Amino acid sequence: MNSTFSPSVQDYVDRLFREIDIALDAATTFDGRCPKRLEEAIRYTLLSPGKRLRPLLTLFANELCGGNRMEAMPAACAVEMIHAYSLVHDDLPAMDDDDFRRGRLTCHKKFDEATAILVGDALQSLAFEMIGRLTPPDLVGRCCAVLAEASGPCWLVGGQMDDVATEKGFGFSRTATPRELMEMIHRRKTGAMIDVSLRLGGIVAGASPENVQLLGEFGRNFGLAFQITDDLLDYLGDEELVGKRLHKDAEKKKLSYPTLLGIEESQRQAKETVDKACAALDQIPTEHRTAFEALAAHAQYLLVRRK
Ligand code: GRG
Repeated sequence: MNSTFSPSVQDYVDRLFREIDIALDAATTFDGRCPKRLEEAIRYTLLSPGKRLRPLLTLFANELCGGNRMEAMPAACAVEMIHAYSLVHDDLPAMDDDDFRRGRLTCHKKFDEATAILVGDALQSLAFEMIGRLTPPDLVGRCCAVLAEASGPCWLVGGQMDDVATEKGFGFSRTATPRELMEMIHRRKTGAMIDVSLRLGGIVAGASPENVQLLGEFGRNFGLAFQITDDLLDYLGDEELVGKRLHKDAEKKKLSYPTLLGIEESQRQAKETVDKACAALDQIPTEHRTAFEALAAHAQYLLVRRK
């Protein structure tokens, strides 16, 4: 992900990254059981060069809590599948109408709109198929409910609805200041999937309710800091590095941290939020130093990320 990690954390991250991609590849090799065009479009989307942040967080959290990595892999694949579906649908002309994602043509530009909608639908189903593979089987129901809630109407999809509603002037469900509205959208649209990625790692490892709660607290602050720095990248980032069109927030007059608070205050808030995330992480007892360091390093990295 970046060159500022210590060599041992970087090695660990690289190894997990490769294992995640092998698992995603295997999960989308249909051997003729799925229409060829759909298989091609699913793999184009899912295996494209993203950061794999959410599945990495699942695996770090799992190891932090003493879990077995291969047992957590279906949950890691599931969160990346939901994330990838949400990006494909977000890029559609009816939503953000984007031509580039992860440095490549968006799915509907490379294929067509109908195929892109079906890729999103298929990835969502596949995510829950992955959860169904968790062992022991009594984990399946709990993880399924947790992931469905985070990706459903009150969180991911609800956040996207509010975002679309604000942009298209449909009105918002309750009275709120622009800042409250923005934070609500970010918590739902970005925060919930990051939060659930961490909690699933803990749940699969059999972590105590207190530690799952602390992982959630780390995740919510991480998610908020991720969004603040994402907004800052839209202002200050390099399009080639980020791999998508930038300066959209200002163009579309979207609610964002820099537009509402200015750049310096947004940077200060990002730092404060990362500190809160790290304070939650510090409270989780663990013997697994590399996983701990990987989580802490990813939180600190948000403050210097360039993509
Ligand atoms: C369509 C239901 C539905 C939801 C879409 C994810 C999303 C909600 C919209 C994407 C728009 C956006 C810029 C959100 C802010 C932060 C975010 C989720 C960025 C993309 O995540 P990264 O940077 O992407 O982890 P990669 O490509 O590295 O996986």
